[in-house]
Amino acid sequence: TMEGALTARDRVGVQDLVLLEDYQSETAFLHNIKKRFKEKLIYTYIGSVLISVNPYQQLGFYSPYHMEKYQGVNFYEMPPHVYAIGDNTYRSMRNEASDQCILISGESGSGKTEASKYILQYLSVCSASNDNVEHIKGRLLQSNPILEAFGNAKTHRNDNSSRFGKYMDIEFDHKGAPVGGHILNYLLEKSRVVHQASGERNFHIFYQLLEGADEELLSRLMLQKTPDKYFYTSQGKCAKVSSINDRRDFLAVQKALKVLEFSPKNIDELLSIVASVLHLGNVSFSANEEGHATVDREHEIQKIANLLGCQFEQLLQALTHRTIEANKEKMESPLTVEQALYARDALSKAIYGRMFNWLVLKLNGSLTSKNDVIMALITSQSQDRMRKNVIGLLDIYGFEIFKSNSFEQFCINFCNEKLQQLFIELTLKQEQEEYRAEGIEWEPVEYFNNKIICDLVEERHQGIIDILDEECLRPGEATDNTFLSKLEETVGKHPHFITHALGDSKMRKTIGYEEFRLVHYAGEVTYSVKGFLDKNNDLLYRDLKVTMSVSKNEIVKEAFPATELTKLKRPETVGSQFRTSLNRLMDILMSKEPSYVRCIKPNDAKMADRFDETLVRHQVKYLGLMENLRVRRAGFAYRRTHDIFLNRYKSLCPETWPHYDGPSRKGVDVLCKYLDYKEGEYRLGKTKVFIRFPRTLFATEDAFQIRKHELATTIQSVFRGW
Ligand code: AOV
Ligand code: MG
Repeated sequence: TMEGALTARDRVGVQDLVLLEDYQSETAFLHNIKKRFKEKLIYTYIGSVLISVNPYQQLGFYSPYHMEKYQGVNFYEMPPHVYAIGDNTYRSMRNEASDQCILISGESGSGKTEASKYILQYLSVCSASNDNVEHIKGRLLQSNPILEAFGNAKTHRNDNSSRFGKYMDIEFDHKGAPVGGHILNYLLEKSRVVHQASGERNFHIFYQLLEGADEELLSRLMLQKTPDKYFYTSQGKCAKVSSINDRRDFLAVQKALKVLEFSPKNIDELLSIVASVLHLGNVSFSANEEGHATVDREHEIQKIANLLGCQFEQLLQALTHRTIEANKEKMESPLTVEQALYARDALSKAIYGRMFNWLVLKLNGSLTSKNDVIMALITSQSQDRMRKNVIGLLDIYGFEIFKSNSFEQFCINFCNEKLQQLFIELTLKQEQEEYRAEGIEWEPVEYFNNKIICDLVEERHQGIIDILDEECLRPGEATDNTFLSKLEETVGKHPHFITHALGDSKMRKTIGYEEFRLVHYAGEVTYSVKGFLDKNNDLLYRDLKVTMSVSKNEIVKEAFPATELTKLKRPETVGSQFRTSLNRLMDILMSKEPSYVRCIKPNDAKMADRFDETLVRHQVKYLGLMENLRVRRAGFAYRRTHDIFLNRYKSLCPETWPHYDGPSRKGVDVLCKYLDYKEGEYRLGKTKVFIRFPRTLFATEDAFQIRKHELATTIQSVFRGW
């Protein structure tokens, strides 16, 4: 009944926020998603954008039954779901033969990685299949546990926080079957290998190995079971996390490595590297009489040399000396203890970081469609049958603020700025284009455009990244503090930049002498400049590179190619590289048709059923969801193709029931006139009908519910013989 329909709407809110009567009100918006959250309805639409609120509990709607339910149905006929996004994306790709991408954004711990996994699972289930395809599907799915083991870690924000950015293309053939995949990875937070804040962990794989390896493996890797024995796994003092089962996860990783056809030798080498890093962390140095570093327990070096397949003497020497060239003569210059510790950590980071890149390379090799090669040989294949389309899935590290923020947070938050920028440009653009394509006039809506912050960071010559690079070019003279002064000189007047020396007096008191603050789209973050130069340079002494390049461990050898040693050119800085790769990513994404999942974190305690209104309100604000809604509503709240609209509501008008013979646009016209829609309340575009106010649609929907009931009763009556 009409009453029934209304009560349901009262209880669970509207499933598409464009249907909110008071669409200007943030409070109404918030209460709607809160209402739904309380009913465990974590998904809500703004038009075609999906909002997802992290439930922090396992919910029942991810079963095979539900995946089945969402296949091929109309977007709006089922409750909002990531599966609907997945399905819609897949159908669009197939129907329009166009490349798609799904952009998942939201702050750390909001549910991006989980969403991306659900989507991948869905795509794997909904897409066409055969034996060969099952094989590739398995590989696509199994790449996740591997990358998470090596690239995720427990942070204060999230027990399974992604510490790298990931973009994955899934390739489909002309029949819609997945035939391969390709992963692009972005800047791994390498510093975590050597340092973890209290309450945080190193990458999962270290604990998985210690917890999950059997006696034999442990003894071969010369490891003891306990993470507190190792400096690199004990600093955070939280090796055990209740939400994580390292032993089980290690089994999953081992299984996944097999599915992706890593050879036993490769697996062996991979784990040897992980173990060697643990041992490296325990290498300590003392100063001899001359103040030169000497290794305290040389047998540690022996272990590492064994595991990495390099020479003990050479490694020992490289950790305590560096070769310098003076007057064309090579000299061995001893390191101080401080320098040696620096070299040790730099080596650990380099080995781990390069191993991670190797891993992605290897995964890509395993995900490459074998058909490519065969297809290329069979020249008789028509163009159409060769055609491939992709769905790209983007899951990056979310915006984050810690007590202390450094270069890593600066990069991560910059990445989020870029993604927000893309969202702004595309949603505006898309919306405008739809109205234009449909021939409907509209008024543009004002947005906060975060381009100004992106520019502050990345602009040539006067952005933060370039200023940092400039300081990195003055070794010996420049320090983190001269970098800060340069920033003040160059971007000091920028409205989104504040330091102790700049800004109003009240604000200044809250910023330290060695800090700067950026007013990000998602909030203000204070960065400590300590370590910025070092981290941006990311130097590794040449002697250590040489040692690694002759390693007998194939992975290490591949990761430290000898060719790198002969290059004279200065390697690009971390910041510059990151900027380049992000801009390349933006181009990739721009070339595809995007869908969005906007993730929201309901509370900071990682707890179920807790909805912190202030926290959510803040996210709704900075994600630009109100503007998103306003743009969507500026013109028309609701739009459907003529076909779909007519099909659903045709029973409400005698002229269209049970069939309308003419074109559906005309049918919709007849129907709307019969329903007494006023001029200005609706518009007929070329392919879609646009309705301005939700109440118009609600009235029609309610009438339809009553009519459906009537029709059902009539049919029953007929059967009962009345
Ligand atoms: P993130 O990817 O957005 O953070 P995750 O996807 O890792 O966040 O989610 C964090 C945790 O929240 C997960 O480990 C789950 O415990 C829980 N969670 C998220 N989504 C769901 C869901 N749909 N159902 C049940 N539990 C969920 V970061 O990677 O930190 O930015 O860098
Ligand atoms: Mg994540």
